[in-house]
Amino acid sequence: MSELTFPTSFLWGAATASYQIEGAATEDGRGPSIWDTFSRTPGKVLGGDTGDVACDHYHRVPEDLVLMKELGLQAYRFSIAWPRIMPEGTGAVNQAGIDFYSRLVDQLLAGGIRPFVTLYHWDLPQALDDRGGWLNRDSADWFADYTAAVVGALGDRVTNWTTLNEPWCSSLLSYAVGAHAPGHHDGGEAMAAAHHLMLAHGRAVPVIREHCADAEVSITLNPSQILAPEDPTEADLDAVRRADNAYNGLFFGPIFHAAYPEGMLEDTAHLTDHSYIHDGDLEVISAPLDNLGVNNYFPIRVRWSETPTGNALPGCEQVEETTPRTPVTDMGWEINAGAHKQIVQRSAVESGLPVYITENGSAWPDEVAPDGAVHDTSRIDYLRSHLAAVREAIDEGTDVRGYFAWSLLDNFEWAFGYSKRFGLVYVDYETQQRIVKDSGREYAAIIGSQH
Ligand code: GCO
Repeated sequence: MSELTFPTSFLWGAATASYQIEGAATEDGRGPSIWDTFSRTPGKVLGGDTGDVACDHYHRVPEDLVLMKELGLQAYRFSIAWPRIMPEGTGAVNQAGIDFYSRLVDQLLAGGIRPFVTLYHWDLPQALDDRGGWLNRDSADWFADYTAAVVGALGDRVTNWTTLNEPWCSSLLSYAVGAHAPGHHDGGEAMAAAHHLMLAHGRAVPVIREHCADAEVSITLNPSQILAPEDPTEADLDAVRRADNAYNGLFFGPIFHAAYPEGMLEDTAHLTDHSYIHDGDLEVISAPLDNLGVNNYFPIRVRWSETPTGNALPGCEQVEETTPRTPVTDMGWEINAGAHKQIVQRSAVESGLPVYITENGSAWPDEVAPDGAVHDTSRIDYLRSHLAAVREAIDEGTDVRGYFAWSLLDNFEWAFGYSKRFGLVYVDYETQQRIVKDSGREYAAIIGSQH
């Protein structure tokens, strides 16, 4: 097989997320989320951008489905906006919210596109943050009830369910680093939020299986290959261990090994007494899954610092994240397909599960050329090199089941607002015109060449 010919069962998709593309932020009963609050807080999102309109996908599903077919997608990964389903986070279900996703699922199935549904991609109802959000242990119950409402409504047609997208971002990036909603700066809170997110995941797994007989249940993590400096000292190697715990082991451990990784609790004892860990939690968190979603874009390079570096990740106070090696993308992320392969292989080993690449892609300063096209050659290079790396992983024995390009559309890139473009399809946010980029056509050609 050529480097870009994959097993016939390999699934080709693209991914999005509710707050990043839907818009219609106050329509049909949707309640506010923490990202509606965060994006309205001055200084939190570049340019003061919000998800109020985004790609207006809420009103443009038919045309976006045509784009999915044009790309030859076999699957589409999207997330459900919790605030559309339960505007207050718990209690009453908003039928208009259920109906929107039910129509989307029906239209996907009618188009021969398999829906991969993520239950939580960061848009927590603000009403729940008002009750402590992921710092409140009750969040596991709130999420289980929300899961029952969604899977109860869609489980007759949706098989592929993902509980959480990147709990690392929902906990450490949001409660320790503060770059994402709700924007706290407390490592101890971040550890508790991570635990409660994993507890919510574990509680939701049996709920999904109860409401969807043939469910394939998953979680999507965003692990990163942690790279040591050349000729690392013992201290550098300890920096790698600490960073690997914070980025990877914090979730691999409880979810797949029913235990926090060695050193993690000790290294963070100055931040929290870990009393949020209750007897039996790790058994709930490590509920058996059917596959693992891996979001990965870049590796992380670290070394030890003799003095505090300002690194907010728990246990990493003297870990310096060093400059990525060029070439980098428009996000400043190192382009390193070999590291992508390594972390995919590691994820499969840690989980013991088949893996889907649920996000991989690159941001570039795309422009519409005079010919009306978007000639994004850098994105094509990134796409091809990373697909080749996935193909190598498969050749070396890793069970990778599919690849979802991030993203179908240019969209709201969280704290970067609309300044970063990841889409296979260009979005003119003034007119909402969509333009399939050259990378979208390349992706369609790669999919079309499979046999
Ligand atoms: C993530 C999120 C996406 C991002 C994408 C680019 O992985 O951070 O799932 O919502 O937009 O990864 O940063």
